[in-house]
Amino acid sequence: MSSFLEVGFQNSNSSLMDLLMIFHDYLMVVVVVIMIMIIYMIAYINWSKFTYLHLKESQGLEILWTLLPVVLLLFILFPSMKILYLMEETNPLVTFKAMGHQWFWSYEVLNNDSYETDSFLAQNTQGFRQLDTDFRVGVINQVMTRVLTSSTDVIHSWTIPSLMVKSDAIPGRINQMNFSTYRAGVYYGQCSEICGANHSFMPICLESISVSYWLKYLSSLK
Ligand SMILES: [Cu+2]
Repeated sequence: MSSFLEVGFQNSNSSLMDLLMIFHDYLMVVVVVIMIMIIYMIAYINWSKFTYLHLKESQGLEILWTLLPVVLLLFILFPSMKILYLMEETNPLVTFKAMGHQWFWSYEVLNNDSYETDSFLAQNTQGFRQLDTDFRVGVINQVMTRVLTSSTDVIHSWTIPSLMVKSDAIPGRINQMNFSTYRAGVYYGQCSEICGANHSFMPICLESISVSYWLKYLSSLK
């Protein structure tokens, strides 16, 4: 979870998040280099006393400043697409559905004769304030899990920042994402699409547990 005055990403808890963080750092290098180059060019043009009077057109220059960004974009495209496909092309063992409501989430494990269970903001003062819920959705540690998100009223967004997953919950539409956790524990998130008055009070609380505990959790849902 996030700590006080944290500005960067939360600590990584999944292999996909590791890849995404590496990609982010790589992208930041590219962005900063471009920015420095552009600022240098603007400064140079503005403060230089010299102008090239006879430069009306230059095919070579045109080709150069068209191809250079294309090559740069290719260097961004390939790692980006690789991670995108790694995120999508998985074989999840467990699927649960996260339904957004005004203003709580409800969960249902699919392929299991279970009820949909509502997950409200925890009333007691134990746990983290405005992050804990009265029902935590359970997943198996280190097992690829699929989340289907949808909504019954307005658009919500289901997210766990320390797994770097976020998916809009849109009424009449089912979105899908996959993740697995590195370590057992409790993961927190908050609704990430403004959905009305109590948008701030519908947190997401996920508990990653071992298989044996998860089976107990599953039977408790029936
Ligand atoms: Cu919301």
